[in-house]
Amino acid sequence: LELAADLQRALIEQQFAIEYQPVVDLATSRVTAVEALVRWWRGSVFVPPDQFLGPAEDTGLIVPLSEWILRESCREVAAWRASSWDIGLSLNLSARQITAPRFVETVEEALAESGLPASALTLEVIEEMLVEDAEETIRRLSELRALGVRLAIDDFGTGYASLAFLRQLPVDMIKIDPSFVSGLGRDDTLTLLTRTIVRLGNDLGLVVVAEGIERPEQLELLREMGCTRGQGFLVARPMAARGVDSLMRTSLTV
Ligand code: G
Ligand code: G
Ligand code: MN
Ligand code: NA
Repeated sequence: LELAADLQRALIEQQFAIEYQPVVDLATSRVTAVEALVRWWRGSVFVPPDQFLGPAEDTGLIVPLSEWILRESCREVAAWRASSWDIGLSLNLSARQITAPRFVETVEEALAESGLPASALTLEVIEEMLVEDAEETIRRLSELRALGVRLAIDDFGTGYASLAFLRQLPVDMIKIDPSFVSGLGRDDTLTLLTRTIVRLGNDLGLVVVAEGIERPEQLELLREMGCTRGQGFLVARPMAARGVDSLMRTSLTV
């Protein structure tokens, strides 16, 4: 309860910030997109998202918080595109955000206000979001996709029904969970599973992003497997907007 009050105050006092983690084309190391990741500095103390996103979801504060992240990140990415090259923006959605009143309209407004093309925005969802209000969630996400927004399945491979999920929702991208990527080259089963997911995604015509790349060996194997994009500390860490600014001024690649 105390955290809930603090979250409300944090929103009013603008204690939240957005970091951006580059996603690269594995063949060229070119930055193709950035994933927005929310950060909370409670005074001088950093509170990890895993600690406050649950309470924010329970209290409903996730709705105004997510709307702020959406508008702010669309604005920043549109500015980077105007000053350099056409990167995309990936956003993590929350279940409550999707079913909140005016979710579709809010996304449309953020795109219109910022000038970011719908095709430059990817919305990341996880399977658990289809547990409650599945029909309404699918309807709203499909509506946005019809407007040109892209959809991604985040943490792919870890849910109860990853393959069924692909049939329920028209998606453009899968993001392979780090629990698979971590075992690349070290664990035969995880290496084989990663290879199989990459092939599945490619065969379905989806963009396949490997997450949590930390070692050069993982990068090499993913390239050899035909994985199209990658993200992870080895490639680039999440960074403040300033960091993206200088990245966009200096080079296309990381
Ligand atoms: O940033 P890491 O930064 O620690 O993120 C931890 C978790 O928080 C991840 O599961 C990530 O998807 C989630 N997350 C980060 N930013 C956001 C956000 O803006 N909205 C939602 N709903 N989840 C986020
Ligand atoms: O669930 P989602 O994929 O949205 O979570 C993104 C989270 O993963 C963020 O917390 C981000 O900081 C973290 N992350 C990104 N790259 C790496 C990595 O290479 N290793 C680890 N351990 N975490 C990473
Ligand atoms: Mn994500
Ligand atoms: Na993920």
